[in-house]
Amino acid sequence: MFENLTEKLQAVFDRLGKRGILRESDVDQVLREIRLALLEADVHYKVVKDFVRRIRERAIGAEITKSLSPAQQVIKLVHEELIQTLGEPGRLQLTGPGPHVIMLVGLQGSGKTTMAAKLSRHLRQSAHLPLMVAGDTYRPAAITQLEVLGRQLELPVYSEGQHVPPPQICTNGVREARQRGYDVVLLDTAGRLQIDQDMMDELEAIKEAVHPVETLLVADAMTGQEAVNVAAGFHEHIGLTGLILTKIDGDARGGAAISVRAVTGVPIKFLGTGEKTDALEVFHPDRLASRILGMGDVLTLIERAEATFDEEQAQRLERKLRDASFDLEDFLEQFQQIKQMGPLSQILDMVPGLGRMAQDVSSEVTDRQFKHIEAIILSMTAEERRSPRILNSSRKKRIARGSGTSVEEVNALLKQFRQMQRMMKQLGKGKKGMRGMMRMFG
Ligand SMILES: Nc1nc2c(ncn2[C@@H]2O[C@H](COP(=O)(O)OP(=O)(O)OP(=O)(O)O)[C@@H](O)[C@H]2O)c(=O)[nH]1
Ligand SMILES: [Mg+2]
Repeated sequence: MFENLTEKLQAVFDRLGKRGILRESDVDQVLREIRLALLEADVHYKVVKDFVRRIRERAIGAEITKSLSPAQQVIKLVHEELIQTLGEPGRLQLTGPGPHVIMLVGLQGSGKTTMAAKLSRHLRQSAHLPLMVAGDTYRPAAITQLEVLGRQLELPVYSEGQHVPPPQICTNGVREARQRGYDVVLLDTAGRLQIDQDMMDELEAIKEAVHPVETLLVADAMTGQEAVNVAAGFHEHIGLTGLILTKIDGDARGGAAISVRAVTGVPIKFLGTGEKTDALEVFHPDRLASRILGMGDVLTLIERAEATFDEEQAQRLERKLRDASFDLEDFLEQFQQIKQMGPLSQILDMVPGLGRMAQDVSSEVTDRQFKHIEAIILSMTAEERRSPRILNSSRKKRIARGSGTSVEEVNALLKQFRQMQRMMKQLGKGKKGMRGMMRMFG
């Protein structure tokens, strides 16, 4: 996600990197480029205007620090203002007496039913007892879909078939939860092709019947600005407490994610990053901003690793990421495990310095590149993997031959690996990933 925007912004920063000082005319030039990049990424024009204005004020104001290079100054400002635009971190309001009702609303096919399962799974991991309620009675398959997901995850689903009105089913579902000790109820509701009065009336009736603590709109990020309009429409009609953007994995532009909080005033709480029920991320504006700027997202990476690997492996990865002590041997081992963590292009985006490698290539190409990388490392001797420094040109030739690649590819891999080590060393200096990075900027 965000590949194109990341690439454009990095090109702006790269050009800036060559400058010694930042004049006011340079600032204007850079801001024009940033503005264009954001508009091309389908960010709402008002959000872009405001964003650029804030950066301009700060850039030509008193804030310029002599200790930072122009590129660093601009990256720092863009990073901070991006966080500001993205809003607050996603947190569910699960306070007060239970059961807490979370109502999922949204247009047809936006991912509500899938999200009910993802959230239930997520809540169970943090020691909650969720109950899913099948409140979509319009499509016969909708109930079965939720029940199948429930069975897969071994999580309970409450349903009453298709012939009871949804507000009644939801009321009964909450009663069932109370009687049987479930503390969170997730209501899956019906979607329509577009916002219509019948749909809003029904959602309103459900709201009145069960008083949800959270009314979350599930919106398809791939629809871009349309997702923003849909969010504004729902918020106006029934009042939302949060947004969930799904299919972030398929959205290369990312404009919806960047604009929706600023346009609607409703905070983003989660991101859906794939079809599987573990493809869920809690929304962290700082991490997303880092990812958009191509700085990686070590914290999310570590969390995914924790969910995929066992405790000991995760700690080892964290240690190695932080002190940058890992060599190509670890790199290979991690590679093979990382494959379990999700699509490779997503993972690469989170590794500082590697995001660029994943840019502009389809995940298929990335997968092929990964096979090459694996083959290259496998063609090295153990000694070479531990100290890549010893790789001279005859060794590289042998490795290229052995892996069916070229010396250029071997060199490219080594360069990426060195860059990654360098970035990680910088990140490792701070207590928490990005904070270390920001400290580096001053
Ligand atoms: N790539 C990707 N696909 C997703 C994501 N979330 C859901 N999907 C897919 O989108 C399709 C629709 O998802 P559903 O959960 O059935 O959507 P819904 O909002 O319940 O749809 P209706 O009940 O018809 O209104 C399914 O094929 C899901 O697998 C996501 O984050 N990424
Ligand atoms: Mg559904």
